Amino acid sequence: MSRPRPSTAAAAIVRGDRRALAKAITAVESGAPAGDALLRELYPRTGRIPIVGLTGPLGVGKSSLINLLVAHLRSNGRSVGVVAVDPSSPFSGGSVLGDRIRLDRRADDPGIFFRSMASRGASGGLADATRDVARLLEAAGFDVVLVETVGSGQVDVAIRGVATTRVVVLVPHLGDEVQTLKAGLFEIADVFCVNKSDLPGAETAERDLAELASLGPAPDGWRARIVRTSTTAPSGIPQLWSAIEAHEAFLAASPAHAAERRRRLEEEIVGRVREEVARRLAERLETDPALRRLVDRVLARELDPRTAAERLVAPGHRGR
Ligand SMILES: Nc1nc2c(ncn2[C@@H]2O[C@H](COP(=O)(O)OP(=O)(O)O)[C@@H](O)[C@H]2O)c(=O)[nH]1
Ligand SMILES: [Mg+2]
Repeated sequence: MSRPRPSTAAAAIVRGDRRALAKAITAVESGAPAGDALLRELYPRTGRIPIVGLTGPLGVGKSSLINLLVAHLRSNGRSVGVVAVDPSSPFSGGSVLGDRIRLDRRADDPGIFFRSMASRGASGGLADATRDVARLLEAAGFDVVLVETVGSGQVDVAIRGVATTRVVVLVPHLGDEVQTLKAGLFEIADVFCVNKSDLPGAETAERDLAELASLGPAPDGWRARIVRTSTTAPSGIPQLWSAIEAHEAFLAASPAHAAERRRRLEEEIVGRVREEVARRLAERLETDPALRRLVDRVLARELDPRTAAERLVAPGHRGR
């Protein structure tokens, strides 16, 4: 199949036009048709770079770590796109508001691109949008994409479907939290980062994690690595990146990984179908007289919701 000629917008993104990229991201975020068209066009250019997700409780230092990882990667000549799915990490368009993270001095470096995602209600929606933005960044030529998400609830679970390597960031004296989060964390983490290792207790935290990690299952043959870092008395950043790269290398050599990629894409397709079918159905329940009658009957307790749902998906149903 010959590919159609790229649209002007897609060509501009691939060429490295940052304004075109920013516009495309906005379109994708808002679910505009222009975003869909671009993603369709650029999809063949994706799926090859590390998409690294950093997740963990608020305040553990994810943004600070990203700042130093970006510096580390830049000094190794690699370009980096950053997506922050965290309203408290106000990255925007290459400069950072607030004084916690100062990246402004690198705002004119074309090898860095920062973007924070507006939360879009549904967590599935946000995960999809994040994945799509990461794809745009890859198509724009970035060597690495870093994604920051707050580690509670649905978004950090969703990061599993987005990132190729997941880093769970913790700090010393998070003992109880680690205990309660344990199962979930070990399911998510490819790398544990014990940040704020300049504070007391980091060694103990690392030891506890190592013990937990050695007990946990390693179904695909990868055991979570544990790295100690500090961003205020900078240390451990090259080691953190090495651990991430080790996981990426493991993926590249792992036969299970190909199956995993396939499974993830299946999940994405099913998710999108679910969303689309649900949207269309909800619309028809309001507008289609036959379907309105069906709902009327459920309302009148003549029919239960489960049976009504079965009739809706049965082939050839007429809503009766
Ligand atoms: N002592 C210490 N403080 C840190 C370290 N890393 C980050 N912080 C501080 O922790 C706070 C939260 O950092 P931030 O990167 O915004 O955390 P995030 O919410 O996980 O993104 C800030 O006040 C940072 O200065 C560290 O390695 N050591
Ligand atoms: Mg942050």
